[in-house]
Amino acid sequence: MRTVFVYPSIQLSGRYKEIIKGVALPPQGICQIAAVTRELGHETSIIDAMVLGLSTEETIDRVLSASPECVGFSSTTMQIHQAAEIANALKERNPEIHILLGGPHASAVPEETLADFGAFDVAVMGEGEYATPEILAAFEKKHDLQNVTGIAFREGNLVRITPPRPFIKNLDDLPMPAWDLLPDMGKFYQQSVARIDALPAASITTSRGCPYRCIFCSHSVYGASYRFHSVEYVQEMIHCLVDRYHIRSIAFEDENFTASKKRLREICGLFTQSRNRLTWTCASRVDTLNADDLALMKQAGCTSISFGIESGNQPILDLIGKRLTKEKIVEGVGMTDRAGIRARGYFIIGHPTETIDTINETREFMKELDLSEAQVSYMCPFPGTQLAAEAHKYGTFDSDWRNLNIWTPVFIPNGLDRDILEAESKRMMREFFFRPRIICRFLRRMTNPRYWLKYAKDALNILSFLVKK
Ligand code: B12
Repeated sequence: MRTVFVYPSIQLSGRYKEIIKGVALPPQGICQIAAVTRELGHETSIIDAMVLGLSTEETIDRVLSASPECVGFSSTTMQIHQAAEIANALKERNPEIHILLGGPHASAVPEETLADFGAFDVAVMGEGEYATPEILAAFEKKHDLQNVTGIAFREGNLVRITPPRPFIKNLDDLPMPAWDLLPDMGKFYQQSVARIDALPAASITTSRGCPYRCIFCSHSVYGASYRFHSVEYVQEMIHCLVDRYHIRSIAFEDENFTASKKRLREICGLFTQSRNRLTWTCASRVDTLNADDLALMKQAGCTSISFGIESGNQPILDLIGKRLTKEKIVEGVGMTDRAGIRARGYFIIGHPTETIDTINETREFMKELDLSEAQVSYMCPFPGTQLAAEAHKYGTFDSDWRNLNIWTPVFIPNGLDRDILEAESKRMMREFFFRPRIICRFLRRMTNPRYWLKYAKDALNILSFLVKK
């Protein structure tokens, strides 16, 4: 069946627009599913409207020019209205097209999504690699969808939900992601200078899920499961990226890349033995690393690790289910810095029970840590999270899907207001970045002429953003 997978743009307005444009990562979910459908003989293509910056009309035209029989949208909550608008237009112009939806939003709120947006025929909850071919087969043979597990579909005016689908047991059974169906990986998907150290770079995911349970995090796709690709599969991914796209650095986008120590050490071995001398970055919990592992990672080419630190107030860390102490954070960040790896800290402002005092505590904590970079975003209760169910207990919350994002305050804790959150978030960023130590680190990294153009572009982008703020 001729199938087009679409990754819709985020329709942003306002001051964050330029910065967000700089975040370009391949849509991993549809790359994996497209590889499976193609292998099964379905004519498959991908339209990444996000990275190409396509408007709604341009996306619709591109989809229609592929004459699809089925269109599959991948969407987070931030993209859902855009996905629905495109889906509506497609159905209007050709009611015969079957329209599928998958990703974190459909997985969290399948029933409400199908009820709100009439153009989606089926929503897949959870992993799509094995569900999609079954759905395509049902469409092709005009079979009933009720035997496909893990989906929501329409029956007359009703939405029916089928029993959950078990998680894929062995991720290595999946073919290599269909990166070749995307616009040129080595050209279009280059993240900001903060995250990569050698160009061209590739962003990949090598594990699924996270064993921890933070209340603001969405577990709708992977539930409590944590599974990973073997070292051999990761090695094949890297070979493929180096051979086809001449990739020189890798950004591992896994939620918690270092959760399996054994695998981490073996992956470090791969990089250390490789003749390509690649650099790489990843995200980790701050309490799962020790000095020996960090030394191995450094030797293997790891240049930065991103840590979700979230707050400098211990009762808040406990309330949000972070299961971290401030002492552990200081120790982990310090060890990373001493190992010669840049530690990047992610913080959230506007937690439940947040006050001016806890905000001040977080700001001082940010500056106390040996971080090279920091990012502050607003707390956002996304659908399906524990926080979304409890947010009204702790403050006011505009739960309209259209407004949910982490760049503007949508959840306002009791006792605070939007202006305070905005002013304090600016102050955090300003006080963190405008320090000689941090500026010197940035300048030192800019000395390699090979990357001057990209560095200059990114620096200008960030500077103009900070000045505007
Ligand atoms: C890497 C990552 C990013 C990257 C890149 C995302 C990308 N291009 O893929 C960056 C940094 C850009 C990013 C940004 C954001 N992210 Co993010 N991100 C992740 C992370 C850590 C891993 C995603 C990943 O690669 N997974 C591996 C692939 C294989 O899985 P997958 O994409 O889910 O796809 C599977 C299924 O969803 C399904 N599926 C997906 N698409 C389709 C399509 C069809 C047709 C079908 C049938 C099935 C299907 O099948 C796939 C394969 O099994 C997840 C955490 C998580 N638990 O998923 C958060 C996560 C997806 N992000 C999240 C959020 C909120 C954001 C932001 C909105 C945050 C913000 N700034 O406001 C932005 C906006 C991004 C956007 N595109 O809208 C939330 C989404 C919650 C929600 N309800 O929307 C998650 C779940 C984090 C969390 N735990 O809360 N993110």
